[in-house]
Amino acid sequence: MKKDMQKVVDQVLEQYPAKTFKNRKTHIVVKTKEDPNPVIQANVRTVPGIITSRGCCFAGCKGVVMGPIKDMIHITHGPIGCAYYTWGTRRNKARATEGGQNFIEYAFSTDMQESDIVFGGTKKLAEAIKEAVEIFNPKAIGIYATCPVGLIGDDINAVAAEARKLYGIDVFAFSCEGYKGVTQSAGHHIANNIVFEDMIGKGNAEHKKYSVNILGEYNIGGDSWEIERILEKIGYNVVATLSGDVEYEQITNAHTADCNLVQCHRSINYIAEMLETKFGIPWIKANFIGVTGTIDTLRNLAKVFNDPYIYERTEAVIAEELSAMEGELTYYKEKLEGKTACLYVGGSRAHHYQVLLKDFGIETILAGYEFGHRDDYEGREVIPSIKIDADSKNIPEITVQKDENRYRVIIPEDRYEVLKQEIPLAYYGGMVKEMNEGTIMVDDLNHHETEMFIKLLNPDMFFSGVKEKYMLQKMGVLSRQLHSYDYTGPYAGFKGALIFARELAAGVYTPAWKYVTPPWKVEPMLEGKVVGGEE
Ligand code: CFM
Ligand code: HCA
Repeated sequence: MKKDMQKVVDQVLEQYPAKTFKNRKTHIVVKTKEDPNPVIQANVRTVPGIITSRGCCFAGCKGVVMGPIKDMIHITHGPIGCAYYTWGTRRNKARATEGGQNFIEYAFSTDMQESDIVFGGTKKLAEAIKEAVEIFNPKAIGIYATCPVGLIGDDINAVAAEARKLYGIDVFAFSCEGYKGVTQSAGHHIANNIVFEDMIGKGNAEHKKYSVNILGEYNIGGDSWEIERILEKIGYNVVATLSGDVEYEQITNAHTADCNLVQCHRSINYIAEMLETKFGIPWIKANFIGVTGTIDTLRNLAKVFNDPYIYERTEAVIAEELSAMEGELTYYKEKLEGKTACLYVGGSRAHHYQVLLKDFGIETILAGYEFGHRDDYEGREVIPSIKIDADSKNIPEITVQKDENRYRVIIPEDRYEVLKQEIPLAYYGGMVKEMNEGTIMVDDLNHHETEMFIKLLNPDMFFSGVKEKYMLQKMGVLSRQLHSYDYTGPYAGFKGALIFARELAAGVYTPAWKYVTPPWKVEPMLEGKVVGGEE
C-alpha cells in the first residue's frame, strides 16, 4: 500500500515553529493526480539557523565552472580553506594532452593572513601571479575573490589588467565572493558571463563536420570520458566540454560547434542560450546519466544533424553497446527491481539520476535540489512567471547580439519549429515530469528533514553528498555520494550505468552499516566523562 505522502510531509513540517513552518511548507510539495505540476519555492535564502547543505557563490564559480579548465592557473584570492575545499574534492578529472599542460593537481592561493586583511591583499595577489607565470608559464590565469576580498575592497580587476600587460597572457578576475547571491548558482552565472564574453569566439579553429560541445559536464569520476567515447564512436567531433578535462583553447573555439548538448542545465543554460543568439548554434537538453537517458540523447542529437550517416552510426553504436552489456543489465535489474530511493543533490543530478535508477527498476520517492531554480523543478515553461531572482542584483546583465559575420543557420527555421515538437530543443522539462504520482519534491532539504523523511519513508537508498553521508551511514541507510561518486565512477553513459548498478547491488546485499551496532546503543554514555579522552 502506498503511503499518504501529504501526511508524511505534514508530520515533518509540524515539528517546526510557526514561522519556519510557513517558510518550509512552500519548499516541500507532493506530486499528485490532482496537482501533477506543483509550484515549489526555490532559489531563495535559507532560514537562518537551519543546517543547510548548500554551498556558496565562490564554490560555483571557481570550484565548479572554472576550476576544471586544466591549463589555466586558478588563483583563489583569500584564506587557504576556500582554495583547499574547491580543489580536488569534486573529483573533476583531467589529463594533459600530448605536449599540453595540466595544473589540476595544484591548489593555488594567496593564503591571505590578518595583515593582508588589514592592509589590503592586492600586492600579494600580484606577486602570486608573477610566481605562477615564472614557474608554470600557463595559457591563462583566473583570479577568484573570496568573501574577505569583497569586504576589504581589493581591486582584483586592476591587478588582472596590470598582469595582462606585464605577461601578455589572458588574466581574468571573477568577483565571485561567497556571499554574492543565494548559492553556488550565482557563481555559475558570474563564471559563464566571463567565459562567454571573453573566451568563446577568440579561437581561430576551422569548423569541422559533426561538431558538438558538451555543456555542463564536469568530468566527475571520468563521466565526460565515457560520454566523449560514445560520441566519438558515432563520428562526432567534440570541440569543447565545459568544463571537464578541457583546455583553454578548446573553449575559445566552442563557437565552431554545430550543436550544444546541455547536460547540467542549471549551471550553464545561459551559455547555451547566448551561443544560440550570437552564433546560431542550437542546443538540446541532454542526459547521459542512465542507459535510457543516453540512448534518448543520442537519438535526439541525430535528429538535429538529420544526416543518414549519423542516423546509421547512432543506431549501430546503441546496438553494439547494448549487446555488450545485456547480461549484466538484466542481472542487476533482477537484483534491484522494486527498491526505493531518495535523492538530494545540487541543481540537476537529482533529476538525471532518476533515469538511471528507473533503468534498474528503482523508484525515486523523494527528490530535491540544493539550489535548483523553479524551472529545474517545474520545467522551462515557468521561467516567465518566476518573480524572485535573489541573485540578479549581484550579477551584471550582459547583452548578446547576433554576430553578423559568424552567425550560421544550422537548422532552417521551418524545420526548427517542427523539431521543437519532437525533441527537447532549447527546452528542459524539470524533475517533476520524471517523478511518479505520490512522490515528494523538497527544495534545500536540511538535516532535520532528512532524518525525519528517512524514519517515515524508510527508503532502501539515499543519494546525496558528503554533508549527509555520515548521518545516512549512522542510520544504516545505503548511500552513494552523487557529487563525487565517493572513490569510483564514471556513472555516465553505458559503462557508467553498470558501475553504478554493481555498487548498488553490493550495497543492498551487503548492508555493512546495518551490521554495526553504534557504541551509544551498547553502553550508556557515562556522565561527566569525556569519551575517548583522559579522566
Ligand atoms: Fe550541475 Fe554539477 Fe549539479 Fe552543479 Fe554542484 Fe557538482 Fe552538483 Mo556538487 S554543476 S548543478 S554546483 S551537475 S558541484 S558537477 S555535484 S552540487 S548536482
Ligand atoms: C560545492 C561542491 C560540491 C560539494 C559536494 C558535497 C561538490 O557545492 O561546493 O556536498 O558532497 O560536488 O563537490 O557540490
